[in-house]
Amino acid sequence: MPIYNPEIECASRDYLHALQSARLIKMVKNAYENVPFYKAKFDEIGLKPEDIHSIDDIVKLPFTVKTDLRDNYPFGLFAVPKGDLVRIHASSGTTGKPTVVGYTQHDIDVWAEGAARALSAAGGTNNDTVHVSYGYGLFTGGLGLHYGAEKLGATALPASTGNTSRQIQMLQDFRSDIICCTPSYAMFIGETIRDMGIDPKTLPVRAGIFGAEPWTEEMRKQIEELLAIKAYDIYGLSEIAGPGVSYDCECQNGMHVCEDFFYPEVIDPDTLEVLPDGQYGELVFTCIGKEALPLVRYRTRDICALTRETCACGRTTVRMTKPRGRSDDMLIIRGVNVFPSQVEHVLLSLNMAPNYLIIVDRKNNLDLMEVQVEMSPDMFSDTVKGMEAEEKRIEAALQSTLNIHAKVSLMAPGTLPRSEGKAKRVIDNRKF
Ligand code: DLL
Repeated sequence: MPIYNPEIECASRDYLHALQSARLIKMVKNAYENVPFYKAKFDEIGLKPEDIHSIDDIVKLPFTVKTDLRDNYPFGLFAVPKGDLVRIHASSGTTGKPTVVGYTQHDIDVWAEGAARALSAAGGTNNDTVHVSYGYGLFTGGLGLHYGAEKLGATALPASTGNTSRQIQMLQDFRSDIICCTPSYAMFIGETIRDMGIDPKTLPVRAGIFGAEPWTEEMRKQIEELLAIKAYDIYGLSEIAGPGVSYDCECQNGMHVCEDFFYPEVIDPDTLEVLPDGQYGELVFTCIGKEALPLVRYRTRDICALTRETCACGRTTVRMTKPRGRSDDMLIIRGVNVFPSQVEHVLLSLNMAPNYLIIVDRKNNLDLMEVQVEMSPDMFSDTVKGMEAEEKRIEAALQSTLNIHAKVSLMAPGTLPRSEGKAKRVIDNRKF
């Protein structure tokens, strides 16, 4: 299969090392000189940009975490003046405020290249139509694959999410070759196609690029059967770029990281020591190829392992396993990141006691979220209508912060389980 950028994707490890070293030196200088947060952090440990001579010195650098973005909300970690920005995206923060990320034109090109490499690794070419059913908007899924498709010279079809029968109609009429969406939505589309009595083999779609949430090898097989396609994984996160940070090739044996732009490490989340290849730990990225948001050793909280063995596809770039969990409590519900602390924040902002339980289920391959909220004795309303109105009020407030619908059920005072240790806030009945 053709490789989008063989010079990089099949480069020798020595070449990559030299490239990464040069880029790290440049990015550290950028971060130190243009982001007061990093200047203060480096000064605190007595580190100067001149102390960084090669990529091996990366271990001298401090880590960055999601709350650093929140503390510098919205633009405090940007290294470029506003005039140089061309795009802003955002993802869920841990409270009411989102995590905001910015891109220069160069950064958009870097990101589009990552997404183009992913599409090409899934067999995409300029002759293909790419049906993009990730959400468009502040979420990076839609625009990420869209720009990747255009960079590849393919035809992007910005279908966005929702209205599944219309999606299927478009797949039939526009003869799309590749579909991009979350794996759970792919399952839903596949089942709808089956229920409509359509033979998936009559659709020209031959590959799907699925990510933004965890999914298993079993789910891959099911999707491949339901849609009669080959299913490829794609990984990314807004803080680093969006989809295309890493991607499956035809071997489906770990995702190749665009390590010329995003340098990966795996650390022990407790000791913060770097772990050798093959060992599972928390994935950390340093943005060595970007200008606007030069994040240094950003802790993704995703748990995975790396391998630098050359892949049978010919690519030499490091591969990461599918993330097998997180080292924090973030949930991904219908592709949207949700932190229990956001729910707590909303309840507090409504002057309610934060006694709640989040229950997540998957029915017909769609995620459902329920929030059980305990009432305080004075909240009791003697009418059903009054209670329903209260549930609707909380639902609206949650929707506005979380960007997804959660069913709210008010519970009688004292009925939610109490814990003697850490409160158990989440029951996740989905199987990954
Ligand atoms: O989910 C970007 C993306 C869009 C990736 C479309 C792939 C496809 P965020 O909303 O910032 O960005 O969420 C990032 O989602 O830290 C992982 O926990 C999870 N995640 C993303 N891709 C995968 C994947 C986008 N392939 C967070 N497998 C990350 C498992 C994934 N988890």
